Amino acid sequence: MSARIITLTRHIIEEQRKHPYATGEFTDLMNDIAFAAKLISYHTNKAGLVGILGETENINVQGEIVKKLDVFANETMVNALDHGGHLAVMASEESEDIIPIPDKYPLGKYVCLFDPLDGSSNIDANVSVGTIFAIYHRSTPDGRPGTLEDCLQPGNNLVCAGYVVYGSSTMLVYTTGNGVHGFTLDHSYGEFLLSHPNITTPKKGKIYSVNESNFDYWDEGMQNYIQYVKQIDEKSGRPLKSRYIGSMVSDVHRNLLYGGVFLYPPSSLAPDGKLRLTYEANPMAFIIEQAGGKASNGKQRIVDIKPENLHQRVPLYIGSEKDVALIEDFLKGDKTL
Ligand code: AHM
Ligand code: MG
Repeated sequence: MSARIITLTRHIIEEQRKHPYATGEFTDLMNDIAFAAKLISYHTNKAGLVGILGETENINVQGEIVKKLDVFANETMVNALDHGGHLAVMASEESEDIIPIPDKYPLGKYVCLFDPLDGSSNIDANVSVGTIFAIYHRSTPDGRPGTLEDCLQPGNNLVCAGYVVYGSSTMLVYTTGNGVHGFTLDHSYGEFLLSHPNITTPKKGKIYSVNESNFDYWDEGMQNYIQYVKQIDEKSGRPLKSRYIGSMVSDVHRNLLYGGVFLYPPSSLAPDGKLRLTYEANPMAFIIEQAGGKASNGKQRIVDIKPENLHQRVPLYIGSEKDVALIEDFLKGDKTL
């Protein structure tokens, strides 16, 4: 094998060797997640063939593909993670309550929270979607089934966070608090190969990503910021470019690489915004901070917030450090037009 090829598994093993007490459990858990990602990637890519192929063994037609893929992705994650003996409990954006580990399987010391298919309303239009995952140590004592308490930890406690973006290629990006690393799925080898080691994001970006149709529902600080980024001012690099896919994983991934900011502010319609603290904001915040960026709810770091319930929503401003800091200033009223 070429010395330059580093698989995801090899990368994780080498990272884990740096921890004197690592048992290999985490490596196994990540392998389970990577396997689920390969299955979801395969089926997501097939979604466009539904109209041509009609009903097949794996795909049901009649326009239910979006819902089906949501459900499929959720089941795939649960089935990949429930039996390995690495988890005490799981939680998914698709499930109301925590997902216990079945009695017939051993319990482990980790907790995994995930959004199995973020941005799934984009699937019919062949636009990128993603899976987001967050791994914690359980906070309750070993030996008993994990509880809701294990799932309601602040992002500061994250052991690992990652996402998979199913785009023009499938990429898995993860951090264990030691840099952010990206792997591209090579279909011929069936392996994620290291393609983006040590990703860092520019301190200041050229892109803003927001659903601007909500403008009239935002408060004044937010409106002022958006008007500000559209003004012409060569010196400060304005106007910024507007890019909004409507698939948070893809929007944040692009901004991570190019520099920029993604926003989902509160509005009079949705006072806490739309995105979920546990499944979406926390893991993406941990990744962006590890890449040198910033993630805030407008007042404090996302990862400092202690979740009170599983599906809690949170305003989210995430991306290049200086851009997020500037948004905070606008929201506080320290800066105006
Ligand atoms: P989902 O988890 O139901 O797919 O919802 C989350 C998605 C994000 O990926 C995206 O950024 C946002 O919803 C888009 O919302 P809107 O259509 O309000 O702009
Ligand atoms: Mg989502």
